[in-house]
Amino acid sequence: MIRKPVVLITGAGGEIGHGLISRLATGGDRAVITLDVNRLEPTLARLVQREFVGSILDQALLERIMSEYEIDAVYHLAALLSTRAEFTPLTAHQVNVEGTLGLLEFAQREAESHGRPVVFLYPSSIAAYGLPSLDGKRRAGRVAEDAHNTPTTMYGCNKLYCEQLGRYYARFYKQLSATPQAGRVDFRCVRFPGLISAVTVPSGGTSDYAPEMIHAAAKGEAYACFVRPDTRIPFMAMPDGVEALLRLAAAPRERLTRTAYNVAAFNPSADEIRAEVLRAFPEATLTWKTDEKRQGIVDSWPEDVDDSAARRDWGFAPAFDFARAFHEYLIPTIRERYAR
Ligand code: AKB
Repeated sequence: MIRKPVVLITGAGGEIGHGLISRLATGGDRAVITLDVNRLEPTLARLVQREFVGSILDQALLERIMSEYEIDAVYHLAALLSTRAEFTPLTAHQVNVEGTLGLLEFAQREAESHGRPVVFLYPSSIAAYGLPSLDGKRRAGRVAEDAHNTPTTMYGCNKLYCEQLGRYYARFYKQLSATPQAGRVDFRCVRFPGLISAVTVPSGGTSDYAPEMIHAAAKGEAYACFVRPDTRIPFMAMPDGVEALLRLAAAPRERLTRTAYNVAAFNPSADEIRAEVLRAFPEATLTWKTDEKRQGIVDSWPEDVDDSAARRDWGFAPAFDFARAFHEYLIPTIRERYAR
């Protein structure tokens, strides 16, 4: 039996998956198959060759996918985000770590079976950092990939460890075996800031205050922001996040000097976000109600990241700064979404 060559997206129904499916389905040279615990929205399902509904932890399901498809690239997006993971840390570990390890092993075996490397795209996060204090955060400024790798959340620990697992598969897998085994999984990781999409609302994250504020205002709902006005972390418009994954996937392997790369776009304070939202929706009721515990998580994340390696190695260059993200992407698209 001939297996069909495809790209696999896990967690495809999530925020990044939405944009990625459309881009890969329209511009890619490989058909897309997806794996998600929930069914895809019909508009997305139409774009993919096959939709598997189930858990990334279901070994039998992964075996079935392997028996039917020849997979050249995996976009492993499935994860439990930082706020949700703090309530169920063991489940978070299972999904975020054991799930990722299972997918890495799956990619290794796919590569062994068809004889080509499998490009494995992994979204990590600014949650992989842990700044010691608010003062330390302000002093640290733009943080490089290898600094402050002391996360305080389960999700952050999971992401940081999986970055290392990916590096292990890419560079050192079974390093004592007689024949070389490493490199069959071509692991490439983008360490994302908070992502803001105009077409989906996140759930379970701690950077959610920014997208929640914008979507609530557009819907005419009051919103109480759960962090202080002076809170500052990096954000990025979703189209730039999707573009970053695609660009890193397409980069010549020999140009990559790292397996995990920071990417940055803009880093407004919560108050600056509120002001921009109010300019677009002057009637909106946006207040402050700090949740000290979630605030503590956001305060441990850097206020900016150094993405010079991504710019140098694979030409990362976001299209949207803060003003463009609002005026040319978020506000017009969100207005249209809720006007329907
Ligand atoms: C979260 O808040 O958990 C995510 C992230 C920053 O990775 N959005």
